[in-house]
Amino acid sequence: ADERLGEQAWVLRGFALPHVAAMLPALDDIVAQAAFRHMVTPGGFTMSVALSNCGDLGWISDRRGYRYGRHDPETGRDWPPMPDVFLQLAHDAADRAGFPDFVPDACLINRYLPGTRMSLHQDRNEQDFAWPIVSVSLGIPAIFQFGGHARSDKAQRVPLQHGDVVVWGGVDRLRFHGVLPLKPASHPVLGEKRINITFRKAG
Ligand code: MD3
Ligand code: FE
Repeated sequence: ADERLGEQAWVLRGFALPHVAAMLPALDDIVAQAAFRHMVTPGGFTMSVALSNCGDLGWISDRRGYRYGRHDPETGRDWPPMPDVFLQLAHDAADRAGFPDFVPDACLINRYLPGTRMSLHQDRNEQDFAWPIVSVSLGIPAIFQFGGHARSDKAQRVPLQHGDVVVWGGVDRLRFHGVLPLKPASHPVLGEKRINITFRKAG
């Protein structure tokens, strides 16, 4: 049961569920090499979300700005490789939403604990906005805010559950979006956290 959020934005309920068992050990492997950390925004605020990356390019924020980079600034090493199960899932979800041939080169992993939020923003650090972004939600639920093209446009609230995949592209690619503060809850497998994995073609 796919849900349409916009002209070219879809929620694929439970689409990741068949892949979760293979994804969790791959995720542990990634964060053993590139630990979750809280980055600082160009404005000097520390993000409440903790993040890591895998793939050729990783998303980074510091006092100098937001950008993609080939190396983990904490260790100077390459980001861990993108696992095949991640690549396959991102490709198949994009295909189902009408974006064939999607091969991401960047995978941003966000960790939310109760109280963590992400304020309304646009994702504009990627080179080519023709490619979609694929997002996979794991763990405790969150309320996603799906806004318009201006920050002040009224946002729809979309609850996202463990295993849900969202694909955004085309005319919906630059919409403002965010996540409301996470309510305390516990997931049987992941415990008291939410993990969101976004796949992008950044370079
Ligand atoms: C809508 N993450 O990492 S994913 C982000 O749940 C981010 O962690 C949120 O926003 C999270 O940048 C939401 C869903 C998402 C990702 C990209 C989008 C929604 C989007 C780009 C355009 C419009
Ligand atoms: Fe975003």
